[in-house]
Amino acid sequence: MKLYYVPISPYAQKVMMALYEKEISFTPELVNLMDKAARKKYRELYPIGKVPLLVLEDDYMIPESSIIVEYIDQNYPKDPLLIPGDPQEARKVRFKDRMLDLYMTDSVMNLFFQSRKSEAEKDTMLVKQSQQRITAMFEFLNHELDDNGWLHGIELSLADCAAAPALFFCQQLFPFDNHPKIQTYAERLLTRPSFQKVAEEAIPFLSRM
Ligand SMILES: N[C@@H](CCC(=O)N[C@@H](CS)C(=O)NCC(=O)O)C(=O)O
Repeated sequence: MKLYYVPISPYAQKVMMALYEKEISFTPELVNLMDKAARKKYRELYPIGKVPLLVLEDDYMIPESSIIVEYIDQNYPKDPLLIPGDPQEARKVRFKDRMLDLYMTDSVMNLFFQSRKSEAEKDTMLVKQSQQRITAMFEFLNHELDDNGWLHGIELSLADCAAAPALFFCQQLFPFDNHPKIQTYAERLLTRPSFQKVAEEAIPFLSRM
């Protein structure tokens, strides 16, 4: 199967972390979203134009990072199980994944793109709203984390795969130095071999930007 991705996309990173955790092989298809012609070509395949996108051997397409992780979790039953079998627990993991994507990852990406603009071009309202949301998400994480486990209990889950890229970008753009619990968690999460592999691929792209 093919994964259409961009190494610096946090949503692609979430999926790649899950693939590496479960040791699933895939063909990486890098999409150059900075290039107009490449974007146009990619939209012919997937009109929404977002990465990541998983394309199976029979050309069946699975977009949306959380859905891709759910697909691989269901079809490659190798540990770790990223979405618990118990429906109530599964709902709680999906809830955390949604919170992270919608309020933390989206917000930190806003900060990322705004940081590349001149002062005059910056959308200060958007920056402020994004900072407020990330601050609220730090409170959420502080509340949800305990000292040892992952974001949902003792097993790594979809929620951790969503948290890793968000915290990776926050380190630079909106640090969590005043949150020791998040710091401890981020240290364990971001040094996990699966995420290290993701970061190794992203860092050269980020330094070029
Ligand atoms: N909800 C989507 C979000 C994916 C997303 O926003 N991808 C960005 C890169 S981080 C993208 O492809 N942007 C290109 C565009 O919007 O044209 C997911 O979870 O996969």
